[in-house]
Amino acid sequence: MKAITKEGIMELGSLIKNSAKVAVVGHMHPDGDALGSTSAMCLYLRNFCGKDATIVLPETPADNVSFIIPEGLPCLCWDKEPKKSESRILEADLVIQLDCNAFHRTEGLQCAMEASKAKKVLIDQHLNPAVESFNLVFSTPEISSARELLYWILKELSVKENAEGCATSVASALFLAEEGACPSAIEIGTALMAGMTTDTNNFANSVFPSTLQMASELIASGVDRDALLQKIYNSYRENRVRIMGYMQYEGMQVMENGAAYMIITREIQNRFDLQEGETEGLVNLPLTIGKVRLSVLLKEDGDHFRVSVRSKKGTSAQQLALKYFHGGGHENAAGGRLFIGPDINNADEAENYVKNALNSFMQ
Ligand SMILES: [Mn+2]
Repeated sequence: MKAITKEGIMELGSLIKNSAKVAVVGHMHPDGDALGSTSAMCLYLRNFCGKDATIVLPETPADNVSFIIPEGLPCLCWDKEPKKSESRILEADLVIQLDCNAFHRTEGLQCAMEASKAKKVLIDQHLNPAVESFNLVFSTPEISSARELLYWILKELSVKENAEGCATSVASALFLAEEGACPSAIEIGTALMAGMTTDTNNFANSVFPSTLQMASELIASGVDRDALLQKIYNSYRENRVRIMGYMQYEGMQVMENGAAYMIITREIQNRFDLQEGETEGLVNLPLTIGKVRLSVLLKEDGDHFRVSVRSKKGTSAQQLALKYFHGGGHENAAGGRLFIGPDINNADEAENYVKNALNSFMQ
């Protein structure tokens, strides 16, 4: 894999070795990938390298994915404990940022990230990483997710045994152990598998040969995928199932040009008492219609709408997000925002804005 070089692994090994206090940072609205990758990294640093490592997130994770962070693993959330979260980043001698390509994606933590004198490492799969902000970067879009990139890094780190100070290597504990993997290695594997499953929409999107290889190795090493599937897909509140039905029946608009859009207004969110993360996956559903090539989901959030875009091969979700929604992402899965004030006068104008954007974009 291009992103992982011998030199990079050597350098990461020595950065870890020479650090004591580590902050492991993820992005706003932390999803399965952010939580799976930060948890796995933090577990590795604590249990295999003996470091004082803590996860630091800009926002408390939604209920439906919060289980990915194992109980007892230290995690600071800026929205609940801003001072402590910032101090942790400022006092750390090593900061590892996962699943987001630049400081601004950590929102409330951005100032602390900029001010921190710590050595900084980026492990991320998004396009255009802000390489100048970091001492060491592992980045490639040719991979399913940050936690998959982390998995291959952890294996390399361990196999090459250059992260001295690690009592046992992850690779030998998780993959090479003849008597089965040790519990702390399985914990890392479980966090990685949870992130992998949610982020690929249960292996429907962004699946590379290496993704399935990783999944296969994790299952072989003793990660209980069935238990994870129960937690991820069979533990919703009734409201989640009802709003998904409502949006498909009443909320989805399918245009002649092959685009579809849905708008979850504040009013709808209140009516269904919607919680963060409960419309996860909704944006993918219009793409199951044969003639739909592009799907856009808007969700009202204070002074803006959060925008998710998904597309089929040959239509660029990324270009739409870039051109009309101050965003970006991957070719077929992207996101952005529509601001009330700068972009539209009030929330009611969102629908017209989206329709116009889709009409010009789909020509
Ligand atoms: Mn993510």
